[in-house]
Amino acid sequence: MTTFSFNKTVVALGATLAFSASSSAFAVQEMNLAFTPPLNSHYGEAGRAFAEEIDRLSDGEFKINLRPASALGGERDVLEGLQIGSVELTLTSTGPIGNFIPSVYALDFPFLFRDYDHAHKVLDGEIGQSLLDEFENEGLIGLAWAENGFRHLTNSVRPVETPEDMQGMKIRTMENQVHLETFRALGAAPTPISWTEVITALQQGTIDGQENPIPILTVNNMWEIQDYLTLTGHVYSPTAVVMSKIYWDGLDEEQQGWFRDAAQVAAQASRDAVQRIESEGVEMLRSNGMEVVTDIDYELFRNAVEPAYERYAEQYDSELLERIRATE
Ligand code: EAX
Repeated sequence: MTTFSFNKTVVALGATLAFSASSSAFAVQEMNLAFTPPLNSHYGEAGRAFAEEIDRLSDGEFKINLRPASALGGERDVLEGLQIGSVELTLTSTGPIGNFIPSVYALDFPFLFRDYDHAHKVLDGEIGQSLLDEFENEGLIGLAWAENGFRHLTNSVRPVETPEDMQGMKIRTMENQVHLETFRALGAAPTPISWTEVITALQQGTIDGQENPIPILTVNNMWEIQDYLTLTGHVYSPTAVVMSKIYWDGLDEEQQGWFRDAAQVAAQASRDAVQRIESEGVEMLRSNGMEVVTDIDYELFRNAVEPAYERYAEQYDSELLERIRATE
């Protein structure tokens, strides 16, 4: 073989190898993961953990683009986006989920969860999984239960020490009828609006207060627009890691396993973040000027919210509520 023909053969071989390598090299599939809090929040930490784990497990075949700060809309809008395939993934509180999957309202009852350990045992056990399994009927895939945290009340009218102090107070709630009924029972005037409208509504005074976990209060500098914080811990707020069924069905079994595993990593990252942020969050809110009410007669609040159970417990599976309460 002459040198020329040898070189030509080598070039042809190299080109063949290069083509086969490039043709076997997958086209990176990009997906959006939407959430309402900003990137520097417990949701952002969960989103980053998810994206990194998917990149690791898929060896770069999938790229998750985080869409924080309501970039793709409020939680309810985004869930509707997952159903029609305009959005691939989301981290969402259960606020609006009951409108799609009524069984999930069982998680939203006031003073139902004793503490974080109780909530994790319920969500990581058969009850949590059976609720996630129901998502598929609505074009959604419930991948895991991450965490928003125990919700507390803020307002700018007066320190709230008892339900009596809340009479007539215009409190924003999520678009969740159990939460609405809870704040009606407390004597407030609840206003269900998307998180995307809350900060402006507080600034304009169209609402007096809102309720959210400590990590949401700190990341939104809530001290700038609210004077009082009452550590009611009235509701435990889970965060669901949800995928559009349209995209899920396009994955093979191995790839679906990657998304389930990454969702578990994200869930743990959110729980770790909530514990870390809460350990200093109340002091941050106090040192930035909020008056923090900690001397609370919880029995008064528990008794006051009974009407929410009377109205909805039967409708939303009182047997399930009992199983949740009985979980040790
Ligand atoms: O999911 O709407 C709310 O109050 C939620 O807690 C917030 O968007 C984080």
